[in-house]
Amino acid sequence: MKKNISIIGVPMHLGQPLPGTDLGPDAIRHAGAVQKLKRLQHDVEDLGNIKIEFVSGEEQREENLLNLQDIIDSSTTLAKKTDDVLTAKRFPLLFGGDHSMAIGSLAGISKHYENLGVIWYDAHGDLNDSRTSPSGNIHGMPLAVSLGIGHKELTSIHGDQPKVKPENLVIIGARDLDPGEKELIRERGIRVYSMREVDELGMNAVIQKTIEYLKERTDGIHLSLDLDGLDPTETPGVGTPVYGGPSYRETRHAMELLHDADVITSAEFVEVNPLLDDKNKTGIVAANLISALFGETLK
Ligand code: 5AB
Ligand code: MN
Ligand code: MN
Ligand code: MN
Repeated sequence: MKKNISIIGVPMHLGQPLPGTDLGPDAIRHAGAVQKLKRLQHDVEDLGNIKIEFVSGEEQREENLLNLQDIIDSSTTLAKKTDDVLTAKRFPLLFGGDHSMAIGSLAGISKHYENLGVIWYDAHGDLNDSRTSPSGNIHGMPLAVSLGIGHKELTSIHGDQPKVKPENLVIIGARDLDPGEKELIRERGIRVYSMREVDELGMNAVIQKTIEYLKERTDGIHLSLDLDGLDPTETPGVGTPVYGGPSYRETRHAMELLHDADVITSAEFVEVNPLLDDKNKTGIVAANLISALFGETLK
């Protein structure tokens, strides 16, 4: 199926303290992502990068939340942008940028669905709030915020309502969950295929089950793929690497299955940090996963 794709670069870095994720969107472009999509005959427009305002110019911490005010501002801008792309009946494809960007992307996207499904492919749950977070870094909180948990000014971006329902969410690849996140997962009955399940079932079955589960309860599915979801031997350019993750090969297969099922309605590839990378390996993996998601085949 040919898609009308609008690429939004999100040079977000405010959600964590390390420099470099602001260069992530361009690293994915330099790896050829846009050309690959065009070669697959999709209608592709690259809207460039949104502006991330870093008003204070230095780290601000309030109530264990790093850079709160600037994140509220840029998330508001991004929510409007993703909302506009869907209003224009185009597919929002976001290049990141640290994962705090998902607060804005999901806020804008969810407006277009009654029951937005989310696949969160990540080593982490990103389900902390200021009380449970060991770091105060908001890139560890976007999924909680989207469920309506956390600072009021974050949860009310682009509308007061929760953006995602816990039963419409599937987390894949988790292997580093904080105690508060585990508790929330249990409390809300969130479906998690941790690395334990990926090892036991295999990625093929995990993705098939995910599709089956979300297809019957949602009217659109957003893929949020954190490059640290993969094992850092293949994607070293991430700020919070965790060993024991799925390979590029398994992840690519996951993208191929999602493509074949034609269920993904928006997507983001996040946490690419070229300053921590080795010859743009992580950007290249991101670009290859994107082409597989949009139909590139191996033969
Ligand atoms: B990422 C940690 N759970 O909250 C925290 O990369 C790590 O978007 C968060 O998944 C990692 O600081 C956030 C320890
Ligand atoms: Mn992560
Ligand atoms: Mn993440
Ligand atoms: Mn990370």
